[in-house]
Amino acid sequence: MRLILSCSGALALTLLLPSTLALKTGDWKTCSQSGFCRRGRALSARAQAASSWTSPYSVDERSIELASDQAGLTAAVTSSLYPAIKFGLEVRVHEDGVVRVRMDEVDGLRKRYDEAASWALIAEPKISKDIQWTVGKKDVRAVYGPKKDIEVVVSFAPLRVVMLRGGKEQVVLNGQGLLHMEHFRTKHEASPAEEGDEAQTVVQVNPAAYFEGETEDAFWDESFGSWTDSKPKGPESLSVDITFPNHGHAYGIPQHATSLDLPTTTGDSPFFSDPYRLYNADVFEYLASSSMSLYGSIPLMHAHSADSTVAVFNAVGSETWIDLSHPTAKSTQTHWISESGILDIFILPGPTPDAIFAQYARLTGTPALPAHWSLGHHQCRWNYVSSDDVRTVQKRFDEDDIPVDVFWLDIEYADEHKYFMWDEKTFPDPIEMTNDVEALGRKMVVIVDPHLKRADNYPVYKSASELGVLVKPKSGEGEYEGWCWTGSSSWIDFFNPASWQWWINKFSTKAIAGEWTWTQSTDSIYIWNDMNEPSVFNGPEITMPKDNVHHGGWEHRDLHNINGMLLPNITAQGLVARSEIPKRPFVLTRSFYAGSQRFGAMWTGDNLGTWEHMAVGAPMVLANGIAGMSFAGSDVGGFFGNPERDMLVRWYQIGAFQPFFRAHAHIDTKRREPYLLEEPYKSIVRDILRLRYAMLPIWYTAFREASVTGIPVLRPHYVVFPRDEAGFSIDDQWFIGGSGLLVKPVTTKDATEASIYLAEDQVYYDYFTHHAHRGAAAGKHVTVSAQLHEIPLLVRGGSIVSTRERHRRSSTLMKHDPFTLRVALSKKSEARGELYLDDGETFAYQTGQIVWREFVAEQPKNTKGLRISSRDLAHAKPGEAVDGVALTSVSPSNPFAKSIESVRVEKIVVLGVSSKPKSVKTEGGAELQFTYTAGVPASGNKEGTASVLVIKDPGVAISKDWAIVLTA
Ligand code: NBV
Repeated sequence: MRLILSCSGALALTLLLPSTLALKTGDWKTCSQSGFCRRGRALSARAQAASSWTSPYSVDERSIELASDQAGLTAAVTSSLYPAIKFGLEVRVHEDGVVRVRMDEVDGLRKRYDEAASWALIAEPKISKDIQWTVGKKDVRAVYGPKKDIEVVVSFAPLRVVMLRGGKEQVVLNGQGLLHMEHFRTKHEASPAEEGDEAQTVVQVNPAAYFEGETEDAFWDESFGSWTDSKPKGPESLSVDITFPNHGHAYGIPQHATSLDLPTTTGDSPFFSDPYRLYNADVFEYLASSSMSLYGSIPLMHAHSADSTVAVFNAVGSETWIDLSHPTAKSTQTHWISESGILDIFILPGPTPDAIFAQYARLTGTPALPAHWSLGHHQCRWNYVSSDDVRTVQKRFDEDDIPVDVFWLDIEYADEHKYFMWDEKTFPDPIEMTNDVEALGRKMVVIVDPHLKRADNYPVYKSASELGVLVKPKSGEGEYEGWCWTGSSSWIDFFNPASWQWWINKFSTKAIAGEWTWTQSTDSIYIWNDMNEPSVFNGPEITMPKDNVHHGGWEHRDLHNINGMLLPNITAQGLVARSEIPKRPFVLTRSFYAGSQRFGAMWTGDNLGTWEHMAVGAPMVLANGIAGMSFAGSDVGGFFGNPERDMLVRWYQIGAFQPFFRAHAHIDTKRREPYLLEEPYKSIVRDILRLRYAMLPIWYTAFREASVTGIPVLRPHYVVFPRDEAGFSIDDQWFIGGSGLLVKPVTTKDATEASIYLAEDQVYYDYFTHHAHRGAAAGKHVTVSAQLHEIPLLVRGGSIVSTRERHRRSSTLMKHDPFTLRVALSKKSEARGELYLDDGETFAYQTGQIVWREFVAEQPKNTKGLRISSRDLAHAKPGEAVDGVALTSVSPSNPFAKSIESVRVEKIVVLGVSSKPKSVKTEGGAELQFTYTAGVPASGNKEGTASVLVIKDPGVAISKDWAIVLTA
């Protein structure tokens, strides 16, 4: 990677690729190469080696103050290591039971960075009014919760914070005594050995050595490779242990290429020798199994057992390492080591995964409801090289009847990589090109990276420079200069509010006096933000030096992990602002932080075209989902390399079952658009894409729910069956929203069958063959056929799924297409499902322009028949609306609902009806035509092809109330 320093273009990189294409782990630090991580781990090693170990931090009980409404408490904390240093503790309980624990240095030499939460949180959380703290001799405690079963205890000496439920410890802070906030000090004070000969002989050892170690390891500067971090503030790291004494599984802290159930990292862990690292990084050709950093960081961890789920959100923006171990099979210990910042930890009490999602969503927001088209199939490549190339690609898709919604342009569209500026030789007519794509209801996505070419003929750079909104070098003066695609570059400092409106205006398609705006674009061009870790080719660890300076004087070190989230945030605002009738933005980001779900989608970066990378993409996407980022996916086909045809087919299959579905490829790879495949591969891929399009209503409905509740779109087993231990480590099969669809994509070569785990005593139908599989209360694996053209996909008994099965070239063209309802009866011959629709593009849904239906199948009392009905949920549940914006009423005129009034249900398929009905009628209406193929009923325990009842053209509208009655 470093070889490209001398080159400014992709072409030059291309020439170098063969020799440089191998992960150079040496470009990124291990814990032992990072001073503060070394110190943190050494602290933990000393604690373990000591026969007795006590945290030096304690609460001064005389200092405890309870807020007048008892909402929170504050107290002074001291450390026996440094009695003169003051720390302040604050503990607050939120209305929903979340406990926030903050600790900061008081009157220190400097101020610690305390703004991470303000970027992650949507609002200041509401504080509970029902808390009664009881101050005792040894601790202060409060009991709360609807069942009064949650207890928070703050122990004084040593300082510990414990959350209990039903008397059982759930989360313990500082239970291992590893809490340590390195206070600000002067170099002199901290280096007694330098004071003179006498001092050198007498004070070799730091009086706090038992705790801090004997040396000032990397306190004042630190080198890595050819870089030196000047560390002007000295040591300020923060260590804290968090124990889950009753939870044996931990999930989250994306992004790492590893399993969902996080492997251990300590002692002689057979998995990883380094802690999980959170330090947003552009890791070239990353490993398919590693605790190394990747592009984004969400410091949220779930801890899970069959009894309960709890979580911690550590609002820290600096580099953080997390060690994880299981002292017993039923407990988890973690050690969080951060380079700077205050302690600001949120303890989420759960007790279920769904409750955790709600608690985390109340803090950091829900995923934005995406534009409907963005759930379609995206075709990307580095690069489509000209506007004619784009037109030809579109034509080839259409000739082969392969659905696609979006064409993407990578960095080569831009003249010398000056983003926004079309290369006029190759893209002479960007507006016409976009209009041609739009003519078939499609969109374009164009890349805009955060590095600006330092060139006088680049108006975006020039104006940023004039406005003074570029990141500064360590001197705090001038503009930081580094190397990226554009050659000599500078980076916008989005922490500076002066950059916001300026950046928003860049996306205006209209002229704004005195400003450069993107008049050479249209409302159908959306944005891809890459390289926003930020990636800096000649920087330490391919990113920005930590001593660079941001707005407010903060060092880059303090906010590195937050930095990447700001670009998509302001970009999304620019996309909303540019249209008279605001449209939902679409922004894809590579880097992200807690709360990024509010701004758009992410992808897992530069994966390799290998089976291992295909497989690990799944747990990576699941981990992002449980940490809020539901709109996630991996490059289909693998970014690097030329996948063989069977691998490409399997990759489309897995991609079709991930929320963000984009094929992408490196500039050096052969073209691999699906129309280039020979038969039968081409037809197989076409069918996969058609299946994705048929299922768009399912995806969209799942996104509505995620955007209201925070419950992820992809649901791993522990989320759906939180009590089923056998499912806690399963991360290669998942449910799509609440639809009941369970998929297990194949990620190995030459597979012909797959084994799917069923967690319950329920019938699961093969989506394609209607074979009824039987689960068991104790859990059971069933085998399904998985030839290359087959996707292991089951429908859980008890579900009703809605699809649209007309073949179209893009999703926009499906707006008036009829629906098919698949009623998969449960063992009790019941089923339910939901369907959510709106205009898919604007914010009209926020004023109640929606169609939200519930379908129910049940046996009418005392009969053996079946009643299938549709009812309105928008009126029934007016408080539960999208984006957390509660609708007080559904729009009375509801022009959207009117616009689809004529959209009908064209087919209802009922699986598992026990016998051929005597008649099928709409309630109070006409007799309906149906076919019935005898087969296995839903009830009972028989395996085999289920009975299938098909009601063709039942004459009912999708947005209206109706009922259909089957008489036995
Ligand atoms: O912009 C070029 C690529 C892009 O295609 C890819 O998706 C990003 O993850 N980008 C990285 C920069 C260079 C990659 C070697």
